[in-house]
Amino acid sequence: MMTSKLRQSGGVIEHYREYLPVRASTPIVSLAEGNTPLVYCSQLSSRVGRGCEVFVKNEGVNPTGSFKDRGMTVAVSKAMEHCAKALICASTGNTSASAAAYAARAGIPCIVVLPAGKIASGKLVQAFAYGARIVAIDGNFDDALRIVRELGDGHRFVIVNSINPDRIAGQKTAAFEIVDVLEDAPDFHLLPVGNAGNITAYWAGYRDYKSHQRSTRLPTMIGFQAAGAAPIFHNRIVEKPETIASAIRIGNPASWKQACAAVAESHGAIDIVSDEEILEAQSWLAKHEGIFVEPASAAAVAGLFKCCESDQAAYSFQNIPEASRIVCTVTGHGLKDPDPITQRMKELKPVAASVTDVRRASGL
Ligand code: AN7
Repeated sequence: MMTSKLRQSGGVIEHYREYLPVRASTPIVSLAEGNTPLVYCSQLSSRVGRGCEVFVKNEGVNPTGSFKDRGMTVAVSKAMEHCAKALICASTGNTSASAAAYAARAGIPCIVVLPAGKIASGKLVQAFAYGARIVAIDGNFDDALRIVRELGDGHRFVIVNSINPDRIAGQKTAAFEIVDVLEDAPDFHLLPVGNAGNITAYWAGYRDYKSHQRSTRLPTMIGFQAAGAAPIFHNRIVEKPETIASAIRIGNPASWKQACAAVAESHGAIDIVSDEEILEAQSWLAKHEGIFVEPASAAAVAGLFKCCESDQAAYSFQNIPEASRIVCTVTGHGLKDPDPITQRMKELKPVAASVTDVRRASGL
C-alpha cells in the first residue's frame, strides 16, 4: 500500500535506540511519543529572577497526554518481543491510559487495577476508550500495586508499572531530549514525585548521557510530593495519602530508594507543596505561560516558587548562581483532570444574543 511507504514520524525508540534495551528483532510498538517541547518561559524566568532561564518540558503533549508513553513504548515493545499475551498495571490514572493505548496498538488485552473513585475523569475516559479491562478496587494505589505485584508477571501477562525496568529505560529519553536541546544538562531539574519512577529515570538518563560525553555536567534534582502524600519527605509510609493531585496520591513509592539516591548524588532535595500551592501554580502557569497542566504536574512549578520565595524550602534558591538554567517537567495535560476547573464554569450565565449584551458582558 502507498501509505506504508510514507515516512512515519518515529518515537523515542527510533531516536534513542542505542541507549535502550531493544534489538533489531524487537517489534516496535510506538505512537510517535517523545520529542516534546522544551518551552522557554519568560514570565516564570522573571518571577525567579537573578537572570535565570526557566524551561518547561511539556510532557502533556505526548500521545496519551502524559510522560508515561516514553516508558510504555519500550515496556510494550519488550513485552511483545517476549510474546506476552496481556499487560497489567496498577494506576492513579496516567499509566492505565498509556498502557491501554499501547496494548491496543500491540493488539493485546490490558488489565488495569485502579483505586475506585480516585481517578481523574479524563484518564478514566481514556482507559475505557482504548478498551482496557478495568477493575476498580476499594483501596488506594498502593493496594492496587501490591495486588498487581502478587499476581506477578511472566509470559502470560507483563506488569507495565515502573517496577518494570523497561519503563524506566524509556523514560530516560526525556533527559536526553533536554540535553540535546540545551546542548548540555541544565543546572537544576524540578519534577513531581509519586511512585518515584520518573525522578529515577531522569537521573539515570542524565548520568548515561554524561558518561557518553553528550553533556559535561549533571543537574541538581529536586522532587516535589504533595503535602498529604509525602512518604519520602517524611521518611515513612503514609497509610492514607490524600491530595487533590490524584496522580501522586501514593503512600509507599516503588522507587523510593532510587529517588533518595538521585537526590543525594545530585545534592538536591525532596520537598512538599500543599494542595493550595499546587492549584495556585496550575492556574498561574495556564494564565501566564499558556501551558495548562494537571495538578500533579503543577507541583513542580509550585515547588519552583517555594524554592525561590519561601524560607521553608528544603532547597533554597537564595544562593543559586546567577543565570542558572532550570527545567521543570510538567508531566500531564490539564484536560485529563477538568473537575477542579469545571466547578468554576457554573458561574457562566448566558446573555441575550445581541451586540449590546455581548459588549456589556465581555467588558469591552
Ligand atoms: C501526571 O499513573 O503513578 O514519580 O499510576 O501521572 O514516576 O510515579 C502516575 C504518576 C507525576 C509521578 N505526574 O511520577 C500512575 C502514576 C503525573 C503522574 C507522576 C504521575 P512517578
